[in-house]
Amino acid sequence: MPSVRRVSHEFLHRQGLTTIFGNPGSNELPFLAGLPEDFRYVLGLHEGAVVGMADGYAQATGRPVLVNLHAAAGSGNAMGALTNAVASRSPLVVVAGQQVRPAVGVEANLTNVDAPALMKPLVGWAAEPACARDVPRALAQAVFEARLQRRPTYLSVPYDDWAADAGDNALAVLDRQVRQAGAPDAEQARWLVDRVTSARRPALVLGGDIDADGHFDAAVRLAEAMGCPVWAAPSLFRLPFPNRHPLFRGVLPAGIEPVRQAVEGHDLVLVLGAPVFRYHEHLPGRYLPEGTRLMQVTGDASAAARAPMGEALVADPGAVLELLLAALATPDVSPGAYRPVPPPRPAQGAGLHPEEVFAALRDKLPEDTAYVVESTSTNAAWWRQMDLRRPGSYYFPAAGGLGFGLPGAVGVALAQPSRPVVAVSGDGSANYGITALWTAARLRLPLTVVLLRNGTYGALRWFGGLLGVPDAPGLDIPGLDFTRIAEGYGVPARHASGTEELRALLSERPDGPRLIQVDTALTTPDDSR
Ligand code: TZD
Ligand code: CA
Repeated sequence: MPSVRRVSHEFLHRQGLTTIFGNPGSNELPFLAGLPEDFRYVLGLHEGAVVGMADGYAQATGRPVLVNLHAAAGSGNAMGALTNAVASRSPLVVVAGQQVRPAVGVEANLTNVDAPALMKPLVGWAAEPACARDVPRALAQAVFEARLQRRPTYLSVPYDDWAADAGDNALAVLDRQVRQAGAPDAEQARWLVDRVTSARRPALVLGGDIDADGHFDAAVRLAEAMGCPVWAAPSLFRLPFPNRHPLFRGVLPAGIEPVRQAVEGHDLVLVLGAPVFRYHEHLPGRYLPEGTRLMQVTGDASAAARAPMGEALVADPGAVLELLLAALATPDVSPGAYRPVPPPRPAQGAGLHPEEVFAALRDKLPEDTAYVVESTSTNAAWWRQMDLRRPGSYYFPAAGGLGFGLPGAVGVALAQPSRPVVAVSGDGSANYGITALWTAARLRLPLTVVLLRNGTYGALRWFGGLLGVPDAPGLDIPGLDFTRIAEGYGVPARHASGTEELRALLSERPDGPRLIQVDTALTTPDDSR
């Protein structure tokens, strides 16, 4: 009989999990012994970066991805990054090493004490198999749970298990396939179509899942067939709709009262592929205006169960899009022209206005560029200047956990080698995932990092004002030179001192990674500055 390791490698190979994002320790080495030739191990230098890279890769491929982390210390380092992967519903399969079975009880050094409990409640499923022979089956469960739940899973494996005999029944796992269907039945479909067609003034709210699942173009067709305004759901992490489309109204503000105000006058709010809602700023009020009905369609059963209002249908939003499109007549009026971009605001004082930077990106980079954005005070400036018309154009840390940006961009670049990938990072955010630069350099990924240096945690300054805390310490971060940091990790870097220089640099197309640092003026995440 083959070893647990052989069966496990073969299972991962058959399921297509041959790219491993990892950072190993001694407990993990036996799993990595004799990896088949077609496996690729992507080394990250910190577990937060490892998970961020895997998250970007999982989002851009839409498939489960294997992550290999060290026991408690390594897994603990990954926790912040996992919050994003949970919110983006990324199916990460985290396999961590455990001390050998006889040493766990005495808590020998590098024991992961109660390993599954460490990762809960973040992961959707966590286990340490009760015996070595259960490892291949448990690994399969970790993969299938991640895919079915669309949530990271965690498997802790004592390292002496890998060499053990897999036992008589082990090979049965190799042929397993687990599939899922999510179309509404006929009665649910009728009910839903009736709700939508009987609405006088419907509105659509689209979540990140629409882009993640490849329904960006179908969403445009649906909005045009309904002839109704479209918002992106609050706390957006993927762009589900072209942001200058005439029907697009922007990202819904992430507060209860502003959401109520935004949807005022609509009798139906149809939410596809999003939680209801991921609020952020606590701006209390009534959830919905008088006379507004909310319908949520999501594949995420938990998101349906925890919503505070409205009706919900747990179904595949893609299937629902198709059935609504089939039920609605083709529109006879065109939605009109795409909205033009306003001229970028000029900076007052030192540094460029972030709008000038984003205008340069828009003008100088190819239309199909995928942007991984982690710059928090520049949110309004971003949406004012960008014109994103392609699926998969925009990624943002889904739970607001910084450290996704640079690693996430590495993951997206690995997943989509033919697409230009740009990380847009603040000078604060970059530090949480900075080690991803090394991986980009080693793999010679054609990745551009645009580093906006305003010397401060800009968004927190704005939040300080909102919360009545104008004098919080620890918000300024002077003295960081990312050109030197990047060079140290092996990434060529330039400082652009004005728009012309920035535009000239962006016109170059190096075949490896690069970082462009630019000094920017402080702006606010809302549209006030
Ligand atoms: N740590 C982590 C892991 N995630 C966080 N979200 C924060 C801390 C808190 N935080 C924010 O929510 S925004 C922000 C911090 C520190 C400032 C980011 O600074 P930046 O961007 O330079 O990247 P801006 O444009 O100057 O705000
Ligand atoms: Ca900053």
